[in-house]
Amino acid sequence: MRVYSIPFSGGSMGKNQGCERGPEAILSHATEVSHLGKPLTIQNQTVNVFSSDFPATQLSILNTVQFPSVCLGGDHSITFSTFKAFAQQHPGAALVVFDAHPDLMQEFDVPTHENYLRMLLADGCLLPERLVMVGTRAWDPEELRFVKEKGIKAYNADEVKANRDKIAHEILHHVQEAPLFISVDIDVLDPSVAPATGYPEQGGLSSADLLYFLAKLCALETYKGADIVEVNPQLDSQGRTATLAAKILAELALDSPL
Ligand SMILES: [Mn+2]
Repeated sequence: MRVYSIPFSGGSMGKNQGCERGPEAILSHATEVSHLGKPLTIQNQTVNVFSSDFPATQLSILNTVQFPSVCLGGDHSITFSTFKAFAQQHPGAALVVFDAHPDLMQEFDVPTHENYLRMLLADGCLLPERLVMVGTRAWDPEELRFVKEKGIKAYNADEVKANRDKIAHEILHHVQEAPLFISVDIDVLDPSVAPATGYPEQGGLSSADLLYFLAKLCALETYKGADIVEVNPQLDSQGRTATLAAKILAELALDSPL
């Protein structure tokens, strides 16, 4: 499968410095995991990024990334560009985001890992009805108001724990027609299993729950792209979080001809 490394942490506002080294850490564990009994075969390409130049980095991602593929961040601001590239190649795309945080703070000048999702909606390449959020648990009142106003589907982590099968069924039904992009912020997981990230939030999904959702979504013919973000090797003393991220990468595996 085709994998793009996007070593950019400039959108983390200094709060997840080190996540630019996430791609190499995740890929270093990719030999330990398999998908459907087969080892992962990865063609990796690193996207040029410019640490404090957001527009140049966005343009570089837009001009480089081709789908089907999986992108490795970096902080969550990269999803502004990875999803936008995806939507340019697959109009009417749907986005399922696994993240503790809504990332819907009111627009600033540039996409950051606190507002990129709001900016994708403002951009128009993502429609509110094509967005599903899973595992949320750290809402700002403004973000809650916005989600209600737009009628965006969001499943909090505690709902996922209580009604996993029913929610998976609802999500599949909701996105089944549209080209599907999946964004995994590693902090959707509980810090007990994925501690190495800038904004850990207690009460997260188990790895089993996340892998269950990914298996269902990735079985859809419409699934064509994904990213994994916010893994910070500097906080990962035993490499546990990167190992789990490699397992997630295997679940997201796309067999794409080059
Ligand atoms: Mn997050």
